Amino acid sequence: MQNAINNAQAAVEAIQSAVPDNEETQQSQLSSVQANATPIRPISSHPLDQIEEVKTYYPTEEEFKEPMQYIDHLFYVEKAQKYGIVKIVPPASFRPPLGFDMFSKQKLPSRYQVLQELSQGKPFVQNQEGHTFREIYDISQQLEERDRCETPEDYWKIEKDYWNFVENQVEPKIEVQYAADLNVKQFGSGFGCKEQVPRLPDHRSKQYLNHPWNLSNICQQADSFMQFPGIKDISGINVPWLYVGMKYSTFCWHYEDLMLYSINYNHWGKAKLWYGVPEDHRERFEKAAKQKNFLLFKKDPNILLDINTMIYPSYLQQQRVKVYKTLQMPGEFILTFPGAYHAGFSPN
Ligand SMILES: O=C(O)CCC(=O)C(=O)O
Repeated sequence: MQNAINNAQAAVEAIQSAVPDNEETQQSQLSSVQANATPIRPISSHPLDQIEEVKTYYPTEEEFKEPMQYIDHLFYVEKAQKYGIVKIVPPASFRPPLGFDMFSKQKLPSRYQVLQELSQGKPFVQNQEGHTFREIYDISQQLEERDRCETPEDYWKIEKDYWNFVENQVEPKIEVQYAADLNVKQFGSGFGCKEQVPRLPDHRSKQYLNHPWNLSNICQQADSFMQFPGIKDISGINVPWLYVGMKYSTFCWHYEDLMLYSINYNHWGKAKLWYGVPEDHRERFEKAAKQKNFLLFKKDPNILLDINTMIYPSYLQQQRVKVYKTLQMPGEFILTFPGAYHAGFSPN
């Protein structure tokens, strides 16, 4: 069987940069997404600074033409699955403007996340009413006041602060929200989607409607097994999910259903910090997770399937679980390989 990218998820991390005041300025600001350089990592003896950087790939224009072939290449030739997750920086010609309407009045349902509870496997409380994009931006701005991320070094300080809140349950209590796992056909896609055409904020977004790396199209290609006759829309599998995060929005440790791949694009805004564990360390990861949370696992042996437990990556490393990490900047893809645990959060 050919490689298939199935859990194609679109990420919009778009709320910490200045939101333009009106729709005209949105057009110019949103079309200037650049793949920023990843901030340089500090050299220190802190265990979080010891985690290795994931491998980044820079496909040429030619290699970038066919996503399935390129991912086959990563798997069979590069053997990139040994990193669990990898970063793909597209060639310079790939600059999709944000096809998502930041001024939309549509409310995005969100989940509440208390940082001090994230290591306790508690289910997230849902905010069914949700927030508009603009409201999410405003909440994030308030959080940013407390703990600013202005220089490249700040990312690594904030990573340590985050794990102090999560792992050591240091006060003050911090509650954030995350509009996550939203079907792009219902809530809109960062690439714009066919259902949204008359409302696309920038006519250039239309150029990307049929692009093979538009995550709505990635499994519409002939060599994806999602092209089996009779396969319908399956949200989060062959219909991407949209994520609108804010500072500290978190996705907890998991690997994809049915051990599928996933692919994630950061459309706009700020960075997202990822941790990944290669599939050949999956069992070691699970053993370490059980050891740390034996009471949680006793109560519910499948606790990790609920995707609401964070585990300190440096603890995993101490238990000889291989962990990689990276900051995904706007304009960059992250590919997760089958069976590779991954987790992360937005530092700003
Ligand atoms: O961005 C997120 O919150 C989840 C991302 C993820 O797990 C994925 O893309 O596989």
